[in-house]
Order: sequence, then C-alpha cells, then structure tokens
Amino acid sequence: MQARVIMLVDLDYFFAQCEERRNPALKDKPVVVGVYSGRTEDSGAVSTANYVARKYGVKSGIPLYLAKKRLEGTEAVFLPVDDEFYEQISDKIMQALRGYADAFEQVGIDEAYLDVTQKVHGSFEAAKALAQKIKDDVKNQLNITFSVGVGPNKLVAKIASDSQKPDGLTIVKPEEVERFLSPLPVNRLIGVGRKTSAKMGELGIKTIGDLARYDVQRLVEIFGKNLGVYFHNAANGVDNEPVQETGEAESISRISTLKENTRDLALILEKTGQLIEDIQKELLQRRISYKQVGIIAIMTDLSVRSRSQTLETPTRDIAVLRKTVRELFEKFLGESELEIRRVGVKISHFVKEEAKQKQLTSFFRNT
Ligand code: DCP
Ligand code: CA
Ligand code: CA
Repeated sequence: MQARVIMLVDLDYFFAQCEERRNPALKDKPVVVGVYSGRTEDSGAVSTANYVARKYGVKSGIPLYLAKKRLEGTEAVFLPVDDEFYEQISDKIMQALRGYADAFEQVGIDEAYLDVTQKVHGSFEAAKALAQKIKDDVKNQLNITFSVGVGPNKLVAKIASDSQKPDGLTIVKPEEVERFLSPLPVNRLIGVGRKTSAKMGELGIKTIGDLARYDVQRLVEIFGKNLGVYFHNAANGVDNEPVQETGEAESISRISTLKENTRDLALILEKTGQLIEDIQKELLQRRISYKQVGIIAIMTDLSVRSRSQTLETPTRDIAVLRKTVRELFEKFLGESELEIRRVGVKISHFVKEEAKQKQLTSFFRNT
C-alpha cells in the first residue's frame, strides 16, 4: 500500500481573526472574543484571543475579568462571540479546501483533514508546495491565515499543525515521525488529558518517546486493552483512521424483508427494531451522531417509498431513533393503501464527536 499524505488545516486564532477581517483597524491591537454570561458586566470566559493579546497571557478559557486585568493600559478590544458570522466564513473556507483534496473531513468549526495522496502522487515535496499554494489562495481570496501540518496520517498531521502557529507550515515525512514525536510531552496526544498524563508521569513516562518505548503489555494492564493499545500505537505515530467526509453525503441504512406482506404496524416495528439495533452498533463504533432519520418501504408492487424527518439536535439515542421511526411509519401507513414487502431505516446528516467546539460555545452562551 502506498504511504498516505494527510494534511490538517487549523485556522489561526479563528474567532478573533474573523473579527479582524470584519474590522481591519483591530489588527495591531489585542483582540479578545468572549462569551458574556451577563451576570455582571465582566463575567464570562474568553473564547479566543489574537496573538497580540496572547503575549499578555490571555487565552481561551480564562475568565474575562482576568483578561481585562492582564490587558490593562493597552488598546485591547473585547467583543462578544458572533457564531453566525464565524460559521459563514468557515463554510466558505471549507468549501475552498474541499476542492484541493481527494478526501475531506471537517472537524469542528476551524479544522479539516485533507487526504491529498493522489493529488501529490505520494510525494511530501509536492505536498509542501500544495500546502503553500492553498495557504496563498485562501489568504488572497478569503483573507484568512491558517496553520497546516502534513504527515503520513491524521495523528501526525494534527500534532505537526500545532507545532508552528500562526501561519505555520510543518511537514513530517514518514522517516521523520519518530524524531518529531519523541521529545514532545505525552499530553500532545489526543486522549492524554491532565489525569492520564499525571498517571503516566508517575510511571516515569514524560515524553511521547518514553511512552513509545514503554512495554505495551504493562500499558494494557494499567489502562485497559483499548486505551493501552491506542497509547502504544499513537506514541509510535501509528494511525490508520481514514479521512472521511462526515457531511450530508454519508448515511447508514439497513433494509430487510418482512415475514409477510403487511400493513400491520406491530409487525413492521418488530422488523425495524432489529434494523435499529444493528445501526446503533455501527453508530457507536464510528462515534457519530445524526440529525436525520428516514424510513424506506418497498411495496408489494415493488415501488420504493421513503419518508424522513430532521431532528432538532443531533443525537445517538436509540430511544429517539425508535420513536421517530415509529412516527414516520404511523404517518406513512395513513397515507398509503398498499401492503409493504420490505422495510428500511436510514440515518444521515452526521456530526462527529469532535465537532463539539462550537457546541461548547453555545453552551457557555446559554448559561
Ligand atoms: N473556542 C472556544 N472556547 C474554547 C476553545 C476554542 O470558544 N475554550 C473557539 C474559539 C476559537 C475556535 O474555537 O477561535 C477554534 O479553537 P482553537 O483551539 O483552534 O483556537 P484558535 O483558532 O482560537 O487559536 P489557534 O491559532 O491556537 O488555533
Ligand atoms: Ca482548532
Ligand atoms: Ca485554530
């Protein structure tokens, strides 16, 4: 198998950069974008800040009053989050990026993976030129900068993109992966949070290199099979996750033939119940939620009918799926006279777990 060439694009200080684009006069001032909770004038948290403000120690997550204090005496500008505006800009950029990739996967509002293996014929030199071209195009057309990491898989690309910001371009060739990863602290790996890195610290594991050399059996004993093996692979730069579109194009569906041709809701739901269990398994494995539920009915005259419903919020709750399928079939039976021969269930409009940054912002906003 040919080695893959994967890029991760991460838009620089995204919310604040959008504000700079809307009002170029902000550019050389500290800019802080925050979620104002409304309790007092300054209560709330910083969503992000531009790099001028970061020099003063202002960053995502700190309280707004603290940011104000750190920026006292400067020309700092504080602005409330404007999700809709950022989303519009994000959509345009993502649309542009998609055109450069063989396969594309957006992750959250400001990140995307591009599999460019075919486009660059497997060459990391060509990938570097392509990354530079994409940066120039997006800068010229949309006036937004980003940092990009290029590596043989998603894991390496992501860590590479984080290593030079803003406006960075970091290439890690397959033969450079070990040297690149090994000196970095373990918490740079996805899934190694504060608790885990403390626990690893007690075991003498400080760097990714330490983790890579640690006995995998011991890791499995300590962290369980799944995590232990994951940590071992990740530390060694091994990651086989494909770059996969999570948008509307994708769906999961199951269809099956009924025991007999029927219009009996109970019989239909018995069959769809099995299909739903099956779909749920795949859903959990792929760690996605969905926003649309559909039913398919193949009638005794072999005509195919379908109905769908969009949910208010993405879910992966099996009870919601059962309820929606039931409602759709109830309605469908009221509208059609024929007997049904085969039934199907389909879910689509997927949202990945990682796409939660934006939801986090909305959450803060509503508290
Ligand atoms: N965000 C947020 N609250 C957080 C973290 C992030 O609201 N605690 C929002 C604001 C960010 C956007 O998500 O602009 C993207 O997050 P990043 O972590 O990519 O950070 P930035 O893009 O702001 O900065 P960087 O240049 O470091 O990527
Ligand atoms: Ca990001
Ligand atoms: Ca970013």
